Amino acid sequence: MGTPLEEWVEEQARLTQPERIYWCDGSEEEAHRLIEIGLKEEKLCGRPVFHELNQKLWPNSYLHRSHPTDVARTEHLTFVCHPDRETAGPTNNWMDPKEAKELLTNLTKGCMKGRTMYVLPYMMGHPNSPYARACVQLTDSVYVAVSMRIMTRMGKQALERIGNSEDFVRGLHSIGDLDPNRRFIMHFPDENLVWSIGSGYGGNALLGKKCFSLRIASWLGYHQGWLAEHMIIIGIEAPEGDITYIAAAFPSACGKTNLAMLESPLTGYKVWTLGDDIAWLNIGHDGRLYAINPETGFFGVAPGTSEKTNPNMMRTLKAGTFYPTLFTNTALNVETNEPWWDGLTETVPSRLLDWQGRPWDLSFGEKAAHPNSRFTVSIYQCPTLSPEFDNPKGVPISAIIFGARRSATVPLVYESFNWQHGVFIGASMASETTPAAVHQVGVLRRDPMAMLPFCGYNMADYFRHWLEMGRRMPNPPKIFFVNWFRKDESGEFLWLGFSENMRVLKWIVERVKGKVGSREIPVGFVPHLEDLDLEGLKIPNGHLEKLFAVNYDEWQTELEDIRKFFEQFGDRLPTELWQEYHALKKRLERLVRCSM
Ligand code: OXD
Ligand code: MN
Repeated sequence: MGTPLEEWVEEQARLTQPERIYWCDGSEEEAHRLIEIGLKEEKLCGRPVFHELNQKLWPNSYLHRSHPTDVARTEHLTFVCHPDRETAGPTNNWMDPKEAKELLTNLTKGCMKGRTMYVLPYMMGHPNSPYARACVQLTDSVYVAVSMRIMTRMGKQALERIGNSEDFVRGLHSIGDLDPNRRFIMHFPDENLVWSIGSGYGGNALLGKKCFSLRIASWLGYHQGWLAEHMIIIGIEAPEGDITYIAAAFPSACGKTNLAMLESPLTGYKVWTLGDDIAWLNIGHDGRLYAINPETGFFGVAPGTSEKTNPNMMRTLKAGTFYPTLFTNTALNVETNEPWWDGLTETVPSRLLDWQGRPWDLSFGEKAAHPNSRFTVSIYQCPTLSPEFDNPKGVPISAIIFGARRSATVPLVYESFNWQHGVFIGASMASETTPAAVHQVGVLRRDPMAMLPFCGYNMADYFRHWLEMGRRMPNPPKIFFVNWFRKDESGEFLWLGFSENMRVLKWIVERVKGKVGSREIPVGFVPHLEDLDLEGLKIPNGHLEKLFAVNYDEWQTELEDIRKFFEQFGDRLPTELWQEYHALKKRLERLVRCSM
């Protein structure tokens, strides 16, 4: 008899029938070996899994091209298999667990024939952290194995932690035959099990990320009194030297990574990076909210990343340590053997291969790099990494920011009146969709707390849990909303965005410290314009007013959409959210009466 882990691995091997089983130890030597396998042995769509990039300019970097149908998260193929549909709620795909397992067992039988099964033991969170979890993923993709080694703490420590116990999160992954009709990402929250077949894409295949650290972990957090959130974590150092920690939730591909690594244009201010995607939030002994980032890497969107928009990411990508850096579905500059994507350089290189490896020119009608092309890189290469990153306790959060991509309606920044109102703001938020998932891009959809695709249970219960968390904290973080993306009548952005967002962060920090006042408008508190530090900026006349304008008709449409969204939860939706909804409606009506 082996350990429960060994037995589980054997059982999965009997089902999937790999040619060999390889237990990863997370060592540096192994990292080289896996890259070699991807360069020379393992193939995808008939070509090696990795292509070695220009090692002088991009040390230890490799390009990976995926199957052309496998380029983003597939929300329509993602299921949360609770015993009953209501627990999954109206915003999740649900399948009866027994039925789901039958379906998956059929798809999985013999799927690793002729392949290697990599056994990846890893920790989400620092091994010394009381909040960390031990996990094991099985996969037949060397790309996934290398990526998981970047994104998690892999190896011995996880195995030691698991020992003889049953207490580990299980992930079974196979790329199968990459047929989108046989692709499923299934979660079994009551068994701490994720089962994913038919995709090698990060969000579908790196099971420690969205699948465990958000969907399953949000369910654990619901029962155990903590939160698993789609949030960056940053520390903002003020000229006096003190650091304010902030967690911020934005939907996928809305600039989280850029914000997490922002280089401040304001003298004396510095942003420290702790995470760009996931935060686990626990209430500490002192009643404050503490955040850890369970990951150790960035899986970021490449297009738009450049020396101008995110110089710290460019430094991270080129740092070249013993962690490899992977580029997925970017274009390739044939002359220099470098990765390329829109925005990286001012001029388009003259000879490019597109993301599928085809010679590309401007007449193609499609971008050379896929709009959701990505990099996977270790957070330890980040020059702005906070010294607190490995602190097992995490960092105390003073402000939570929700943000979205809204070309109209929503002000640049506003603060909630209190925690309950902040939960309403998060629960009712909407954003224009991006290429991070397979769906129509640019469509407005409700995406509460940026967790719509990631909440592993009924969102009505999730909102109640948020309200409850606030009640348990004597001094909860202040809650803000930001929108960098508002446009004017001609479709031009009203705000500069990128590093200039520091000016908004500065106001938020000063609000937290009680240093500046605010002005009340129907949706919340906004800055007195003179409190926004705009020194050195040339903002066209009227833009600031437009950035903070509240348009009654636009908000009527907004309210109507929120009502429809909330109604699908029926009686399960906490009454507090309806109270906030009606209070907002009243405040808006008062606004029209006053202006008449
Ligand atoms: C991601 C996403 O990859 O949110 O982080 O899709
Ligand atoms: Mn994300």
